[in-house]
Amino acid sequence: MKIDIVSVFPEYFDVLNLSLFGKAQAKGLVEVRAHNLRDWTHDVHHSVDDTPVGGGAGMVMKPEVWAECLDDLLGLEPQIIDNDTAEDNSAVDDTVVITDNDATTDNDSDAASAETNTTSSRPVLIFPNPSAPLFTQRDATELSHANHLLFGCGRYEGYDARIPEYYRAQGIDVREYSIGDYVLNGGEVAVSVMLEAITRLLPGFMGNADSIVEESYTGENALLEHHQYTKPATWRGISVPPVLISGDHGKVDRYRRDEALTRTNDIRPDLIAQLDCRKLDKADRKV
Ligand code: 6GU
Repeated sequence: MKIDIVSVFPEYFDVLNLSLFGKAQAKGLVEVRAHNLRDWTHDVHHSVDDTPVGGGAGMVMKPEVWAECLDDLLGLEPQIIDNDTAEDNSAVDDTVVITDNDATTDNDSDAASAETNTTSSRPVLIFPNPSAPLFTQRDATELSHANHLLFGCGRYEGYDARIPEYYRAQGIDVREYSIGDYVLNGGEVAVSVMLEAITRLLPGFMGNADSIVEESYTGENALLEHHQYTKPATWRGISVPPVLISGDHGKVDRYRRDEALTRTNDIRPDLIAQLDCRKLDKADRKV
């Protein structure tokens, strides 16, 4: 999997040379390059942002700089979008006019292909954005089948909305994701989170493939995990649930499943609401 990351703080991603991710790079499973967006500026100040059109606080990242960078990384030529309302297509002579009929505006356009793997052949352009749909395990699974991911880290108050719009019109699979209901200073942390969630699913990335299968948020009926215990059976006066040392595997499985259901119901009732009732067994329904 080829991974490009564009940021005004590319050094932030130096940590990817460490730990499991570093090993995955050494093994050739992933090839990561972090680029400095300022390398695509032409002014002395290397400016990447400007004041918001329509007024307001903060700065917005400029589309021109981003587009020069993304065109380079995606191997695209600049185009002028003919959006029907704009009469004037004559602005730049040597650019090709294309019709904006391919543009999709949501992240769900490829949701149906999550299992069918159509993501793999074309690059996926991902922008972290606190005002976008939540990034989920399902997205991580789908994106783990891609062979080229390109992350664009926004800073300040965000990036010009025409950037994702333009690349969608170019036929690029563009995603915008938030990683949770809180505000971060920029996209770098969000990209690190998404990148880890995606790459750990690559075959050979983790030492033990089983550890991926049984986790929370995976599988068809995603539940929070049951509690885990190790030895000793009693520690500082607290004993592990006796059923776990009973040796009865059926009972252990049932106990863990019930605990997963009750914990999920207590902590994340929204996940219970999403469960497919047909996949629940009779004993589940009693919990
Ligand atoms: Cl993706 N970006 C920023 N700046 N803040 C966030 C976020 C993303 N997701 C949650 N908060």
